[in-house]
Amino acid sequence: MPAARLAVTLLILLAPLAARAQTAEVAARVLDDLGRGLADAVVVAVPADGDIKLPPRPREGVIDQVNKEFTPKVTAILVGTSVTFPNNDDVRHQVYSFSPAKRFELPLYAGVPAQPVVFDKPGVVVLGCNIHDWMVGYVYVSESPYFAKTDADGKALLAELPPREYIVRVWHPQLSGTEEATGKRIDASRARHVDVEWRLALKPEVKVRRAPTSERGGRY
Ligand SMILES: [Cu+2]
Repeated sequence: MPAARLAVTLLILLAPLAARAQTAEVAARVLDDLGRGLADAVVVAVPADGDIKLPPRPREGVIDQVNKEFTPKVTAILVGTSVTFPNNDDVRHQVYSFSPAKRFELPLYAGVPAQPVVFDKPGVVVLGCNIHDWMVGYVYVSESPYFAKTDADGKALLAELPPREYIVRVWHPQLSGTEEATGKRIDASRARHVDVEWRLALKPEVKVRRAPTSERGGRY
């Protein structure tokens, strides 16, 4: 094989390795104040220099309504994502939010509303339903494309981060204190794998009791 061709072949073979070497991953673990893994926390890595490159195409999300609950209860999306709110119940829902990051109200509906909701500002959007007071959901609208939600063990993996410095923070519906206060500076410019852990002080969960009729199906 001529040297030039060999060099090209090697380049083609090694290119994916080189590309992979250029990215890093942050393995996050989020614990509650008793040291137990905390599910439904959103971990976000924001480039420390503030230079955020958003993917060109907006994404789509889905928040279901099943058994008169928002499913999932916590949804993390990138800013600009349009979300549909299909109703899988045999009753009608009226989904709304008064949160500054997105105020909206879907008319009372069954099935899938015609228009998705575009979440165009970063922040936390609290969802409610005008018919069922206990229905509460959260949309975490991230300004950065690097985010993940913790699983039942409190683990979340942020993969394929470009090698640079990040401020990594965490949010949870019961977080006591500000999300900003959880920020940790992580240098992912050389290390390919970084572990990071939080132990969060939590507020008690506020729960609205389900109406007695709801358990039997009710008239709504
Ligand atoms: Cu409802």
